[in-house]
Amino acid sequence: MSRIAESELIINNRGAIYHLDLRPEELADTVVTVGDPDRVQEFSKYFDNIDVKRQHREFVTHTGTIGGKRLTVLSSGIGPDNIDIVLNELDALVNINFETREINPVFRSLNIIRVGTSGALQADIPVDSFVASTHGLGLDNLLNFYRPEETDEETQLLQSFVTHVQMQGLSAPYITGAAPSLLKHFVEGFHQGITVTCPGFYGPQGRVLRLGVRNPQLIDRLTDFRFGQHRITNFEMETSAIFGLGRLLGHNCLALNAIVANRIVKEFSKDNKAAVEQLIIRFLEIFKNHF
Ligand code: R1P
Ligand code: URA
Repeated sequence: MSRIAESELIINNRGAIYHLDLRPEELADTVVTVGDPDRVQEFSKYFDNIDVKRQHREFVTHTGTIGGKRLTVLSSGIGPDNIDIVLNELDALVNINFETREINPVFRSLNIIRVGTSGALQADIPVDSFVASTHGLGLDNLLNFYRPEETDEETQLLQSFVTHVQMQGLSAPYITGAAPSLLKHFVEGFHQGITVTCPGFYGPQGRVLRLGVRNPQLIDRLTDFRFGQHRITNFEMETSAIFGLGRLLGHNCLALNAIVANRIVKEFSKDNKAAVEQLIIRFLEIFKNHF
């Protein structure tokens, strides 16, 4: 097996991976990723104990146990570029030997679940409700740097999307489904649908402040899109990258979002922190009972 060079897999003096500053034993098999570093403690305050606390740049990690089960919560910061770092480093922690720098002979799979905030693209998905993503549809370009793998249904969905949306100047979109083994636990109390991931919050999500956008029809086209029973429910900035890279690497991925903005009825949550808190409580209940 070939040894991965120091420039490609960067391990610091603590024996920890470069950006996340984590050692292999500091990670649980289920990892929650959140955008906001302050959200990590909003999870870990419910842990029975916390055995690891690390922080490097925007990557804050707490690992502990809740209901006898080990869980890691890690902040990714905002955007798909950060997800490239987070997913590759999480995978390296479980599938590469940091001493020999070789890929482990036995593959280890993680559950990786994003718990975030998002904007709804349907009038019937109100602020403060929750969405579990059936698919992550990326307008962000990250997966185009890797060798793609799509199911036949995903390829057809994507072709139908490209024909319907016809947006100028965008890189090729990509799509990946959620892990069915995780998604099945998030039905009651959740809307389900396709989550579109954008490489920005303003223009890429059709928000106009002082600058005009190149595709003024973007939101309408996304809202109207249908493929069989599938529709686009929401917009945010990480899910497609987590689903795409996660599945290429062999991990089980899911995304849960609290809706803080509704772009159709043009409302913002009156208490977005409370909505996120409710989502955290709901996720932890399901984690304790079903993981
Ligand atoms: C934008 O405000 C940020 O909020 C959403 C978006 O995906 C983006 O990261 O998620 P988080 O609340 O998890 O950061
Ligand atoms: N996060 C986003 O990316 N967009 C929204 O509208 C709300 C939260």
